Amino acid sequence: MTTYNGYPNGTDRRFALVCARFNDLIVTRLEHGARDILVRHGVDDDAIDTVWVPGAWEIPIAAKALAATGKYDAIVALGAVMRGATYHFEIVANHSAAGLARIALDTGVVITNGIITVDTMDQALERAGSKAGNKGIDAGLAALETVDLLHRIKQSST
Ligand code: INI
Repeated sequence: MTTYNGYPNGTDRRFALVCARFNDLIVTRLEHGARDILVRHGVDDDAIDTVWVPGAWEIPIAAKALAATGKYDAIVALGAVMRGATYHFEIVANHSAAGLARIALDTGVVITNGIITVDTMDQALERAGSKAGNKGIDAGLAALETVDLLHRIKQSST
C-alpha cells in the first residue's frame, strides 16, 4: 500500500493570485498573507503574479485565462463576499466557487479558494489576519501542498 501526501515545497514553482478589488481592505490582507506564506516556503517572489479583478464574480474568468497560459502551477483565488440586504451575495458567492471548481477540474491546474463569505465586516477582518487567522495563508498553503501532491502522483506513474 502506498500513501501519498503533499508537502509545502515552493522551490521552482509559479503561482498566480487572483484578487477581487471589491472589499479591497480585506482582500489586500489576504493577498499579503498568501504571498508571504508562498515565499516562506521557497517560492521566488518574482514567481508570484497578482492579478486584480473588479469583484469575486470576475475571479473565475481571470483564473481560466491564467490557467490557459500554462505558466502557473497553481492559482489562488482571493476575495471577500459580504452579505448585504439582497440575494446578490448568494449569486456572487456561488458563482465564484462553482466556477473555480469547474476550471480546476477542466484544466488540471490547482486552484484554491481563498474567497471568504461572511455576514459582516467584523467577520471578514477576523479572517484576514486577526483572531480567525488569515484565509489567504490557508489558501496559499493548500495550493503548495496540492501542487506537490499532484507532482508526486504524476511521478509515480512514470
Ligand atoms: N463582489 C465581491 O467581491 N464581494 C461582494 O461582497 C460583492 N457584493 O456583495 O456585491 C461583490 N459584488 C460585485 C461582483 O463581484 C461583480 O464585480 C459585479 O457584479 C460586476 O460583475
